Amino acid sequence: MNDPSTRPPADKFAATDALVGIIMGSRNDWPTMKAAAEILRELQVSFESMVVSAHRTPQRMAAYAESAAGRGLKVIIAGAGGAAHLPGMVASETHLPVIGVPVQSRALQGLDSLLSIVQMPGGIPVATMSIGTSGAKNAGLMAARILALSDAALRDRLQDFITRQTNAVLESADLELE
Ligand code: RP5
Repeated sequence: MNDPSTRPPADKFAATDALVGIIMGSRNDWPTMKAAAEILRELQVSFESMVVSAHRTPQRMAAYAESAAGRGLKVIIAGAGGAAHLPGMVASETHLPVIGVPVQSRALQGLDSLLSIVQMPGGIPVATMSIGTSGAKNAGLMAARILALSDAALRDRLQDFITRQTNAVLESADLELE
């Protein structure tokens, strides 16, 4: 497959209204990564979500990363598990901020995913979140915080989310023995 003439055509990605691209290495990552989608939906941030695998669909990954900025995306959230090369490889093909989510793997509980994503060489940054659904939720929130720098209405919705979260904790802060 080294001869370009024998390669299948790379995927083409159409222009999009989405500001955030959520990609993941496998459909099996979706139960984790949908936490990013849910918080973005709550904050009324447009997103797209799809499987793009660094290892199983490398040309699709390159086409996605290369076309992302031109299609209108502002931030990419990339989740992967195990030998989690997707966030770093996407970051190497775009200037957009890439937020990496280590998906919890079966064999090593996601420590492999975390180390694969976080240990990037200098020059290619990936903002790495924590392992699993908390990391995916925070990836959505981080993308929203980036976009809120130039969107006052989103900034207000984010502040409202933070206030509601704080109040929910304060309302149930008192602990008593049964
Ligand atoms: C990675 O390999 C994916 O991100 C997934 O977390 C992991 C296992 O993929 P499956 O074999 O479950 O499709 O590329």
